[in-house]
Amino acid sequence: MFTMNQFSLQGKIALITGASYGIGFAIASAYAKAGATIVFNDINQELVDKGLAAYREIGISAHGYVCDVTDESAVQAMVERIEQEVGVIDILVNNAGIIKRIPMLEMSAAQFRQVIDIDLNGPFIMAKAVLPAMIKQGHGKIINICSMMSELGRETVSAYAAAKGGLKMLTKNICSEYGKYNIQCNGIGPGYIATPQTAPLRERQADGTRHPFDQFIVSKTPAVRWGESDDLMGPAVFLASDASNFVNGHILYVDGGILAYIGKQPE
Ligand code: NAP
Ligand code: GCO
Repeated sequence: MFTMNQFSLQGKIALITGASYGIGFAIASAYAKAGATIVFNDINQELVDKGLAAYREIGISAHGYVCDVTDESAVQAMVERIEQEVGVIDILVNNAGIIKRIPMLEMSAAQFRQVIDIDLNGPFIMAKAVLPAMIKQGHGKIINICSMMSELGRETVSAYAAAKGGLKMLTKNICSEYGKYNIQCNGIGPGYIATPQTAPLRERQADGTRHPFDQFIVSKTPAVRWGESDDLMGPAVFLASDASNFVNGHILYVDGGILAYIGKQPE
């Protein structure tokens, strides 16, 4: 029998990676509103402290940990600490990520590997660390933050597109391998969202006009605007809640319609 309680995260413990600010912070805030206990990590103590203060400012007493998602032993140790200090993780959001906008022929292999390491190896390492306890407790939710670039390419983002395309398939594989334990692994594919990561694409030009890419994205988006982190809150709560227990291996694009739209004929 359906009730709205199926959207509640009451009593759940959610770990959101890289969530001192940006999309991760918004998703964590929504989870807190839905009743979850919030745990997050970030790359250094300064960011974790900044995040803790920001959560406190909106009435959330979050648990913050310094951990690089690419460091497998550090991730294992962090998850063990969380299980001792907070409890077993019910919901993992693989949000931490970077992008390098460099033409492929100018990108070094080391730069390519760094993006793959954080955006694809990191989610693999994080999922491996939380899955055993999810299997033991008989339920779990893993949500991977994918991208438009899980489906489309564009100039200068070869490493990021390769990583996010891989993350889409890692999502489907975790679904395939662990669905039998009542674990659902889905992705969220944000469109173009106004966060620090996309700030360079929205910078005002010297003459005060909007960045050409800003104008391009708005013209490519049926919603005729950039997304805000808040646009991701509802979809993220849905995928973390019991309301999505039969949704598995799905990438939910929250993009204002970009992926559905070929674009307007030039005037
Ligand atoms: P953001 O503003 O750059 O925030 C990313 C967060 O992840 C930062 O706190 C960052 O810390 C942290 N991080 C980076 N490397 C890490 C590591 N190795 N271990 C732990 N934390 C790490 O990005 P965002 O715009 O909020 O995006 C969040 C996620 O959504 C990313 O996966 C991104 O690819 C994805 N996404 C973004 C958009 C968009 O339009 N903004 C659209 C689609 C998908 P630092 O500050 O030290 O880097
Ligand atoms: C870019 C942007 C995009 C967004 C996002 C789109 O340079 O094209 O940064 O990659 O971050 O991933 O979904």
